Amino acid sequence: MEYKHILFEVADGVATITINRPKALNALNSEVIGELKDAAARCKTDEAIKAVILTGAGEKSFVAGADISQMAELRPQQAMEFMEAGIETFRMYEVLPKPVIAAVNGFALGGGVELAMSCDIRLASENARFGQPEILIGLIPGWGGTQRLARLVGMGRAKEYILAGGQIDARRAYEIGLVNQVYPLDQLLPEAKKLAAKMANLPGFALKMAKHAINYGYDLALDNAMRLETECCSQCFSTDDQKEGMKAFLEKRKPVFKGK
Ligand code: CO8
Repeated sequence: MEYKHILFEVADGVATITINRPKALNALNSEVIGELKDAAARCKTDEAIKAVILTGAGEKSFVAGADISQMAELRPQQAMEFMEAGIETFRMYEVLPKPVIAAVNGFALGGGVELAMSCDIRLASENARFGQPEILIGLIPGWGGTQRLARLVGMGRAKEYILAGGQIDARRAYEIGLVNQVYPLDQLLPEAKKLAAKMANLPGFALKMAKHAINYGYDLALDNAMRLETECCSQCFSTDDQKEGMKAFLEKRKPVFKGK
């Protein structure tokens, strides 16, 4: 697929996907969602890609939400289709068997924070601002915000942000655990690339298992979740990388992982 609204680059095992509609503050219309979906499938199947970064073009916005001009006249059925396309696409990043980092370079509002919350790790620039302002335009979050925000920051705070539609800055987002780290804007992408490169060189199967156990264990009863962890962990013992990692430790040398 040729991309009109996103940039897709792969270097050193890391795919960087840049949402590129800076004039609309990188708002997500159905075309962008379609391209993001295609890019997620590419990231999943391309074995050269070991980690993924999602970011926005420009210095002002990661993603300022779903495209309001496209949504304004939708009927409920059409809205449902737009919602389902977003939900499916965001979930592809959430369960991608490789780490996904959101590099949040400015506004992450509505669908923007929902996309970031579907990533494994959120790094933010100091100028980033977060919020679920849907209520201000007569809506509620429709791409996972009511669920993922509550899971990340607790129900009380999620209700505060969703019911009042306010924004918080990067520092506050860090304090409440919505973002993992905050950097000056010019250091955000280099730091995201550094972290992605580090993970790209770690044993890929173990990364996949770790993500699987966290994603699918989170909503299970603890005993069932522990069983899932046991299955995922035991499968790592079938890989060359586990053998190499432990052998290298015992021989006091650096491991050479093959990704198998
Ligand atoms: N959709 C469409 N265009 C947008 C959006 C958006 N979400 N956000 C900004 N833009 C456009 C503006 O219209 C403007 O375009 P133009 O220059 O042609 O007038 C351009 O981007 C620049 O924006 P502003 O002039 O408004 O820039 P400011 O710096 O003054 O303000 C803000 C920046 C605060 C980010 C402001 O643009 C804003 O409030 N944007 C809307 C934020 C918002 O409400 N987001 C949530 C949208 S709803 C949502 O995401 C629900 C997701 C899932 C539901 C699916 C249901 C079907």
